[in-house]
Amino acid sequence: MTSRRTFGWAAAGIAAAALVAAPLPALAAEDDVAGTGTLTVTRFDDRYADGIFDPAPTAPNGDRDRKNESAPRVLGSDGVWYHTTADGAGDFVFENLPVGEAQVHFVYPNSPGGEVFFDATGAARAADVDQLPVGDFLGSATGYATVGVDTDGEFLLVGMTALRLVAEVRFADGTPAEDLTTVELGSHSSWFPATEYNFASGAGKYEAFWQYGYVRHLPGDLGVRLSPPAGYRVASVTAENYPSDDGSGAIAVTERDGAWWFPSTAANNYFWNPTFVVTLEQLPDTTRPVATLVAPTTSGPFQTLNVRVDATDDRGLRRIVANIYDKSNKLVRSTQSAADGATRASHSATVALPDGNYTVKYNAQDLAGNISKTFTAAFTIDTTAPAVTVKNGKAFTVGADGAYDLVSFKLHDTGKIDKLTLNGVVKDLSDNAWSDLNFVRPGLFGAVAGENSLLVYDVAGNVQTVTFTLN
Ligand SMILES: [Ca+2]
Ligand SMILES: [Ca+2]
Ligand SMILES: [Ca+2]
Ligand SMILES: [Ca+2]
Repeated sequence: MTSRRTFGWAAAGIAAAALVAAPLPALAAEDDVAGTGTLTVTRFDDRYADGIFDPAPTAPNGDRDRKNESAPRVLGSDGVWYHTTADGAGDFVFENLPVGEAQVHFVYPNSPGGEVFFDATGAARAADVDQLPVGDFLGSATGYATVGVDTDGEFLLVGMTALRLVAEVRFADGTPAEDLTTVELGSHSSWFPATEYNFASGAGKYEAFWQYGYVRHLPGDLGVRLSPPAGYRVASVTAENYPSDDGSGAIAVTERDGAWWFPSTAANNYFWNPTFVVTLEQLPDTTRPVATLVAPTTSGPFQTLNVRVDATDDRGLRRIVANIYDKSNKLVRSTQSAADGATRASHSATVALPDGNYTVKYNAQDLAGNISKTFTAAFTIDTTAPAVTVKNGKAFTVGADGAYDLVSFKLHDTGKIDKLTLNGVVKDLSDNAWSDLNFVRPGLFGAVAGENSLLVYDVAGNVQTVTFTLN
């Protein structure tokens, strides 16, 4: 016995190296009582969060996996609760359990929601573990594993983790993206819908909840995915253990299958709450503005051009342009107004031009450089007053040099005669280039004996004034 004990101490002396190579008991103990079996339970804190028990690797905060010596409780197939304490190796050996299905219960340190337990027996990687369902031991919440006990002996390895996961979603300008309903956090082949925190500084921060509080994620790849709001796309996804300016808290993220991932081993430790930072940006603006000519509404003629173009854009306008071309299509005047990103804007200009025929071409440009359809409208400028001449011939005119017994006038305007007034009495004329005012004598058309004032208007509003005397 002495030599065996010495050997045992020697083995303990190289325990660290031995545990790395073979952290699990090589064989489950066999029982010597007929009809019973031995169950060996190892439970561990998965501090290096990879789902398997291996005290060698170090988590970012320096933690390593370690066995947990809080005793599990076994509900035997005979309905009896069994209890034992950790042995020298930190394992729990339940001897003489009745053969049949047993439940092994692990009391939550902080009730369910604070941690999750998982069965890591035989697991080579995180994807192989299975979360334990929630049970009850004398009123305390537990995670429990079901084990078939037989005479050969059984081994159970159970890990504990408390990983949380948060997604912080923001727009490119840093403002939080609130009220999103499509954020999901993923772990262990499951997606959990995440909801926005409802406390003051929680805007744009999303986490998944289950009936016991925060979802605690099993180790393995941790993911985030979401459908960006209409008009937006994901610009970048990063992750961090904690915000830092020097990048010390940063976690590398990879994109795969429409989601973004990092391994749980990058979490600071197994009780940590790493954060995805999702930045959204607007989709490029590919929608052209729309420009509308508000004035002029006719082709004139006008004394001056009063042009007004209104425009709209889905995102924001840069400017509205109205350019004026002469009849040989030469640009004679360019007018425009800056819109400063407004989605609705108006451009107005008053343009003095020589008499003639013109076109105005107008459009609008948005901030992305998209240009609306360009439209063309023709118009005429007339700044010349009508020509008024006295008709000759006794039938029309008797008298001369501004003094008459009877007088008739020939009226002409290339921009068309509109109307006249004689001493303030209006006579509308059909709009033609040539017109007449015949047989004026006192008592007709407002004419009076003595001085008379005749005003002749063209359509553009130019006026010619003629003063004469009737005898
Ligand atoms: Ca581990
Ligand atoms: Ca646009
Ligand atoms: Ca005229
Ligand atoms: Ca008229």
